[in-house]
Amino acid sequence: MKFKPLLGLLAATAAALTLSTSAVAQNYKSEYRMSLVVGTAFPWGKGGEIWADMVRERTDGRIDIKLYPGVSLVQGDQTREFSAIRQGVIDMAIGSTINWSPQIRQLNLFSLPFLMPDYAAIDALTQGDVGKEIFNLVERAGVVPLAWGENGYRELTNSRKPVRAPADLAGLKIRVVGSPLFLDTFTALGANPTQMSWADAQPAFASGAVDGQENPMSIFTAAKLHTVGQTNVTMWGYVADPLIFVVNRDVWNSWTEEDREIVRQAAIDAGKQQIEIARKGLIEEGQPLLKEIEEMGVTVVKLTQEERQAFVDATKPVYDKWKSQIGTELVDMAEKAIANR
Ligand code: X2X
Repeated sequence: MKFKPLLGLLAATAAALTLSTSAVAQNYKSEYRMSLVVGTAFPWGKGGEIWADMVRERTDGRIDIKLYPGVSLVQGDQTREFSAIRQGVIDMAIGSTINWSPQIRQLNLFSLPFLMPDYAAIDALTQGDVGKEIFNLVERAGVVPLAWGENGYRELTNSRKPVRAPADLAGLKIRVVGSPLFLDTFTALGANPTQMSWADAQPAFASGAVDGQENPMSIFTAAKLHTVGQTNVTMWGYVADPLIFVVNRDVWNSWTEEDREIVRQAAIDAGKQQIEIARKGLIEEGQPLLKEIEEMGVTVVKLTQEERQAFVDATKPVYDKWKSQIGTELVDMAEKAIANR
């Protein structure tokens, strides 16, 4: 007798739960839009494909993701990508810290010239307390961060001549991405920097409107930049841009707890794979990717320690200026993490 009301309550609760689950399921979209700057021929886009495939498989198709490379959801303007994710024009993305730095100034950290001397230094930041702090900032900016990936060390290329010293850059027109930090860096080096989206940059190389640019070697090869005159590469490793896997907050909240966990774990798994692909040919003995690039008729300059130091010295004022703009505390934390790597 006593149990009857309890049973009734349990039945009602179960019914309510079933109802709310199906209500949630009804809120699922038939397709989720993932923004990327480049497609699956690039390690970056490949990471998007791996993430989407894992999620589709692990959710039995409940979450179906379609890739939108070329930042096509914001008409190719990569500096507007973060705002579009926040507003829900984009459901999810794998984005470069550079492209989101106009909205989150601390993301300029990774663009401080010569902060990260090697891959272990990148890992010391993204996989440590600095990475956690950056994720807090992304979260506070209204977007859900899930995992790290990597675009890579951005090497200098140009159509004119081998560059071994800042003086070699004098007057060269260099395309840079959308953070004023890059304008400061190239101005300090005596070059003539010009800001341009990736979409606009490629025709500008082909027409000779700009002389040079900086991008990871995986971007160089997949975009075949040697065919648009970029026949000189300088391996200076001055900055590297990590990628961040994110989801729009409302989309995230519309998913069940179980599906959120699947999407998060898939981002972490895909991120690890993506980083391996991005580093391929560059971390092995003799850097085989550079040999391949030389075989395309490209001159690859490897700087001596002293030559590299001249670039470090020339950009030191930019580092100091931007250290305070990014936040001295965060940059101190990053410097310590790198020193202790
Ligand atoms: O625009 C670039 O240079 C690229 C493709 O590397 C980024 O999106 C940061």
